[in-house]
Amino acid sequence: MPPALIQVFQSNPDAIRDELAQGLLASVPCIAPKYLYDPLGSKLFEAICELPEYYPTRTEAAILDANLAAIAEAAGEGTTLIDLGAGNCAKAAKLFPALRPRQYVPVDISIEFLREAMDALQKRFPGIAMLGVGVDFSNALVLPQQVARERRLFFYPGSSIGNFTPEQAVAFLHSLRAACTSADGGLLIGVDLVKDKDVLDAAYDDSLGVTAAFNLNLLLHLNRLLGADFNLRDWKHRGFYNETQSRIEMHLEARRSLTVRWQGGQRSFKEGERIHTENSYKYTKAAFVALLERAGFGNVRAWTDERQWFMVCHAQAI
Ligand code: AVJ
Repeated sequence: MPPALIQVFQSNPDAIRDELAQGLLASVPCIAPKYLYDPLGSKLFEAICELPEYYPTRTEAAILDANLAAIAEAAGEGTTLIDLGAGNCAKAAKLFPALRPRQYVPVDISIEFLREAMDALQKRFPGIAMLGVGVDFSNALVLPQQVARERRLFFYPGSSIGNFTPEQAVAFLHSLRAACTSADGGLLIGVDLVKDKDVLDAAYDDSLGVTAAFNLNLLLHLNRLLGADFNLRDWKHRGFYNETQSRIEMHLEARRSLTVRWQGGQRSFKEGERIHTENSYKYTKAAFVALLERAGFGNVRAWTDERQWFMVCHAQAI
């Protein structure tokens, strides 16, 4: 039997167009980073993870590998493992032998991203109940009734928490805390740490230009979603570490003065004007633990790599 899949909510195209147009017309033009992930964008992100300069993915994988037993001890066996932004489910699958979850719930924006991976995974682990959930949890976490309430363990790897501002991150983590029924819930989260600007700049503006392609591809996605006429040759990728704000910023910068038109709207950009496409906040260990505690988590355990570039935390709902 193929694993069960539920699509909780599909944003309608009109609402998406309104949101995008509003972003383009704002005094500081911006587009939410979730729009980076159309089918090509998702493939480009996978390629980013292979780049020599992009350390987060492989550093996190090494931390998880090296500390599997301790992580399983902290999190416990038989949990309801809720994998936020599961995609190909590969990160969670590596935890299965140690964590032995009772139910596995991969969550992603669309169940179409989950179907194939879950079919293969269910064959490898027939003893684990699986329920795929399609939902855009970047605004609010809505889980269907079929997700077991006992012993929920939220898995949020990859430093995706960095896309939220610290205030939004507290609110989001608090909503995870609230989705843990009692004190038997927990969180296993990957967090990118503050480090030298050179290392961070290179990770988000790599020499092969894959991150540039990933960022620019957003404009192709906008052309389709909005019926816009962005010409990629008119735009330049910017990705750099903003030390004051402790965050990576990605922008698309107009190479010349130009006008972009779309169904029902248009905007002129001056040369050098930018569209803000992503923030990726970096934390110190202490700052992130404080954030977890503000969100209602405690008993934090943290694992890191030798260079202290990345951190994996387990925290209990208290
Ligand atoms: C998927 C949000 C964790 O911030 O490092 C990678 C996205 N953007 N390169 C990150 C990303 C540019 C990534 N996250």
